[in-house]
Formats: sequence, structure tokens, C-alpha cells
Amino acid sequence: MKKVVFSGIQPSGDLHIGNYIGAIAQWVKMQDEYDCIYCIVDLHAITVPQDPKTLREKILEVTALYLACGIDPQKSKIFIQSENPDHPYLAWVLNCITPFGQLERMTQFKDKSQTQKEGTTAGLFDYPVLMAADILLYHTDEVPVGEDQKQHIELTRDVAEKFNKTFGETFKLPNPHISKFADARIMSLQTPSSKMSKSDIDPLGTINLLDSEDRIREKIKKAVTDSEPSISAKVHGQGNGAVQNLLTIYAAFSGCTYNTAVQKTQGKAYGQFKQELADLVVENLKPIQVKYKEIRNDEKYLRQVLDDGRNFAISKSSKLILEVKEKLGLV
Ligand code: ATP
Ligand code: LTN
Repeated sequence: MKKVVFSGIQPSGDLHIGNYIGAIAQWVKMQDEYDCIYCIVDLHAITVPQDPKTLREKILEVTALYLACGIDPQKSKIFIQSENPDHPYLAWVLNCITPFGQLERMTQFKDKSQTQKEGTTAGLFDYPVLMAADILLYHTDEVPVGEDQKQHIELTRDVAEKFNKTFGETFKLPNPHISKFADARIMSLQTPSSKMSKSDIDPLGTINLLDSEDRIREKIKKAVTDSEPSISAKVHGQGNGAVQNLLTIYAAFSGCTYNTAVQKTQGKAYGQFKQELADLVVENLKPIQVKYKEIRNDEKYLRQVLDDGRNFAISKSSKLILEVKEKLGLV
């Protein structure tokens, strides 16, 4: 029996190379070795305000991007979280055993609640419990995510353990699977102290998977560096992290290690290095963009993939929900 992989991305903005390097590129690699389930986590997306028309469009865009990046529906299942009601159901059950204090310590909640002008919501606070439900519903072994999500997976394990102890062995404890590239945290090209993020208000900070070639070149050209003129061998652990970040992107897209990237580019003037980096990013994203256009235009095919994924997901999760209800005395 193959081990189970589960992961998801919120359809909350434009997917960027951080999402690709930190998450999707690993998902693609894991397809042969594992039974993979990849979700479009739209119920997570609405924990911050979304425009309904845009959200609907983004859900299909993310689905098409999963496929264009190489997720193969013959090998892996893709579905929309809100199409399987077992997710919010289990989240409610888990809410009832999750310590409030542990949720208060979640760094993503602390960061995101600060950016909410209208005040924060119970949904945003509860976000990690819904994520725990996503993972636990499928007896997941491995969760390929960026490093920023590690804390949520630790919470998932804690909640699963607590349930198992209280009601008897039910859930498998999942492991985070983090990409090797700089602990899989790609930083903003403008503010290298913050992670590259869909919700960044500075458009120059992120390279989106669907950015045009000109836009990619412009963003890399304008990326901040440091006061040195060229790449030095001592780059790691020095300065503001901007050059390390560009080197990490270089390594990820050329399939080499970070140290090899440093060796290959040592002594290069930043201008020349940036040009090579832009060539590399453009070359890697082009086939994804061509495939994306083809797939996004075929809504019938997209719907087929999503229906198949949803049917599969419900067939698995409904069994677990029955078991949970029985254990709680709800049947
Ligand atoms: P938002 O700004 O809406 O929170 P995001 O850009 O942080 O979005 P998510 O949907 O939260 O993206 O994350 C999807 C996946 O991509 C997760 O596995 C996450 O760890 C990974 N990821 C997101 N940003 C980065 C990044 N900068 N570097 C590496 N991985 C990332
Ligand atoms: N919180 C995750 C998205 C997410 C997720 C999941 C990832 C929701 N449910 C289950 C892995 C497994 C994020 O990337 N921000």
C-alpha cells in the first residue's frame, strides 16, 4: 500500500514561484511514490474577505495551474474543499478538543489578523483546525508544504493525538514534508525579510506563475540586492538576505543545490546575474503558461477532473466521519 500525501493551496490570489518551489514542485515529484490528494482550499480562502466573482474564477485558475505544473489526474486526485462537507464537519468536532491557547500561538494567525482592517474573525482564528481536518480525513502520511506551515502540522498532530487518546485510535499522525530549497521559504523580491506572498500589496515583491516574460524580467531587474557590486563566496548568512533569496530561486529553477548556485555565480556582477536568473525563470515558467492556457480554456475537462476528485474524496472521508460519529456517541 502506498503512503498518502495531502496538500492544498488557497485560491486567494495569484500563485507565485514561492508556492511553486515550496509546494507544487514537490507535489509533482511525489506522484509516483505516493497516493496523492491535492485540494483547492476555498473555505480557507474565505477566512479573509474575498470577492465572490473573483473567487470563483481563482478556483478554476488554481485547478488549471495544478494541472499545468504537472499534477496528473491519472495519478493524483484534485478536488475543491467546499465540495466535500466532511471537512467543515470534522473541523467542528476537532474544535471541541483544540486548546484555545494553542490557536492563539499560531504565527500565521498573529500575522494575518494584524492586516485585517475590519477586525479579525473567528474563521481566521480557527483556520488551523480546518487544516487539521483536511489532513486527518484521508489518513495522510506526508504533507508537502512550505516551512511556514510547519506549525499548523504540529497542531494537527497534537489534536489527532488528543482525539486518539480520548476516543481510541482513529487518526494517523501526519509528517510535514518540506522542500530542501532554503527550507522552502522564498522571500519577497522587495522586502527580503518577509516571505513572498499572494497577499503582498507590493506587486514587485512576487513573481507570479502567469506573469508575462517582460514582467518577470522587470521584477528581477528591480529586485533589491545589497551594497556589494557582485556575488561573493561569503554570501550565505551575510547582509539582508536579498541575494541569498535570488540564489535560492536560481538553485530551485536550475535543479542544483544552493552551494552549487553560489559556486556557479561567484564574482558575477549583480546585473549579469539577474539577467541569467530572469532567463532561467522565464524558461521554466513558459511551458507551464502554455499548458495553462490550453487547460483553462477547456472547462469541461476541468469539471471532469474536479468531479472525479470530489467523488473519490467523499468516498474516503465519509467512512472516517462515520467512525468519528460512532466514537463520539453521535450515531
Ligand atoms: P496568502 O498570502 O494568501 O496567505 P501564500 O502565498 O502564503 O498566500 P498559501 O496558499 O498560504 O500561499 O500557501 C500555499 C503553499 O505554498 C503552502 O504550502 C505554503 O507553505 C507555500 N508557500 C507560500 N508562500 C511560500 C514562500 N514564499 N516560499 C515557499 N513556500 C511558500
Ligand atoms: N494553510 C495552508 C493551506 C492548507 C493546507 C491544508 C496545506 C489548507 N489545508 C492541508 C496542506 C494540507 C497554506 O498553505 N496556507
